[in-house]
Amino acid sequence: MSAGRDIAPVEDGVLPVLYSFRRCPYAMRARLALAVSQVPVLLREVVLRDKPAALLAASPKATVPVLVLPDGRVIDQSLDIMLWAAAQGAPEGWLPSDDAANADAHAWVARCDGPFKRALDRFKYPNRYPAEEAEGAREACMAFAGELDETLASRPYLGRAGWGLADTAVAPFVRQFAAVDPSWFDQQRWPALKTWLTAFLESDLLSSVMDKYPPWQPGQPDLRFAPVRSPTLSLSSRHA
Ligand SMILES: N[C@@H](CCC(=O)N[C@@H](CS)C(=O)NCC(=O)O)C(=O)O
Repeated sequence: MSAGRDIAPVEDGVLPVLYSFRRCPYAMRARLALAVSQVPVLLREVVLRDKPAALLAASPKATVPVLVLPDGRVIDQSLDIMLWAAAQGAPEGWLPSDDAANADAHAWVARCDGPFKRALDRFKYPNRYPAEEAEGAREACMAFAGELDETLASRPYLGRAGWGLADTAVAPFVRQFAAVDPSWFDQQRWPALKTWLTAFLESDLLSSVMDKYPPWQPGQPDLRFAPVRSPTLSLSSRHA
């Protein structure tokens, strides 16, 4: 565990429980959304190859993130966790403000989670897939990155009113894409995308959700996840 800045053991069971995995981009987007809305939860860090029975009981599909609310309701899709968190009090402008912006944000998330994620897996782990699937994966990722770059050249964020739902949902996956082969990524011409990604990577928001938690075990005191630093992200003059 890191210095334990915002991590304090809690005793009662009144907070929601988030099953999370630090490096998982889906879990990351859920933690980011909880952070921007300043929603405290108890964080249970999961080892994916040894998932706790409590997680499997809450959500047999056995992916992270999973949020278990104090009333027993289970939210086991990252986007739904984001929307639940935002409903608790997202900052002004974080949620799309009209139907068109909402459709646009959800379209970005759908493309990220669908074709981009599929291509990203094959670009990142070509040996796990048949050659014909791995082939072309990088180009498919590049097509998505190119479209992001084009959009971000016309406005600084995917959200029309600032860093918002779509930015938060998509950025952890672009982070992963950029990290597959950093020197190759650096050579690509996506200036607006790189500005946006750098702002995310250097943000207090991201670092506030990346603290290390020891793997959770039953009976262990629960740890509170309550990032208190800057809950929003903006492109500072450094990046603009
Ligand atoms: N559609 C799910 C996908 C979540 C997901 O696939 N998470 C991965 C980790 S990044 C996982 O838990 N995989 C199960 C495993 O590796 O056993 C969501 O949006 O929450």
